[in-house]
Amino acid sequence: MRPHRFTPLLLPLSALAFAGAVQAAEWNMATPYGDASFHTQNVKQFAEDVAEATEGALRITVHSGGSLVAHGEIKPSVRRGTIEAGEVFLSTLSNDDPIFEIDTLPGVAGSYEEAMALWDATRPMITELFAAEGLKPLYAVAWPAQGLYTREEITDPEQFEGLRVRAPNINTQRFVQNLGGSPTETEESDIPTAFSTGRVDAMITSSATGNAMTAWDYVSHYTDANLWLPKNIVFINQRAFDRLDEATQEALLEAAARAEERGWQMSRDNNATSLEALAANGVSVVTPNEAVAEALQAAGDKLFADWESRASDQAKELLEAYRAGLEE
Ligand code: PCA
Repeated sequence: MRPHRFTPLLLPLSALAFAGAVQAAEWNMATPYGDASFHTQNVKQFAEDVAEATEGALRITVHSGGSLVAHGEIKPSVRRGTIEAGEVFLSTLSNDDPIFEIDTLPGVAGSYEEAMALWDATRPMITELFAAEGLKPLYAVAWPAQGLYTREEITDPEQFEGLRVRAPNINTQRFVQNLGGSPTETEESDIPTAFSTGRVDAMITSSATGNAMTAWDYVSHYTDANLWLPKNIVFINQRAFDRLDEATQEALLEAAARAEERGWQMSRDNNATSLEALAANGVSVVTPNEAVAEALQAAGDKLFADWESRASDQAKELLEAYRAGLEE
């Protein structure tokens, strides 16, 4: 056979392959928190960075505030590939494995430095668990420390008795129960309704979410109790990642690393401005007195014991290694 006879065939084929390689990928990303949240602002910046670094080869559309997919459905949807990317409040995955709620335990990490060391220590295990479901974590960022929003100052632990408290995850619900209160799991977007319909009298969350949700419309006091610094995690469908060419993959991972760094700084900055905004809008920001601090500690100890009873040996060993690292 004479080679030139194949030339007309080869040309269109190679043209096709090229077209396939440069075809832009369009991804959908679902997030649970509204646009007033710094996490959402960070993830939108991340999407912009990716579009810019890849010259439009990968475009991620961020659907915030649970507008595309409800919080609890985000991880299953990314796993199925219905959407390519998602963000969740990591500790809401605690039913999958107790390692996911290690950042909602009091006394484990009480500062940004410790929270980051905890993330470094647990990231490999969390990455492995995600990988087993065909998911690839990109980055995680801590919220400011969690505290308690109430309609009166909490000066006596008795006030926790029967208090109806909004909680963002199961562990925080357990914590409220340990205090003698009555917890309700409520998404951020449902906070205003929960207060206005009288379903809750109080909430546990950060300065950031209190500010983003204009807590001054519902409460008068914020007890800055430094309970724990829980994280959000951003992740993608591994198959969707594998379909990208190498340069795009690299650009994506590089933008993710930058988003992680930026996000932790945003969290610190947002904590400071949010505490100011709370005070400026008439919310008294207080620290717990001794009796209240003791009650919080006792409830936290119980929470920790419960976690230990459920956590895998691997998770407990990681926690020990993390603690040993802090002492060095
Ligand atoms: N805000 C989120 C999670 C933790 C936080 O500070 C919330 O309350 O739902």
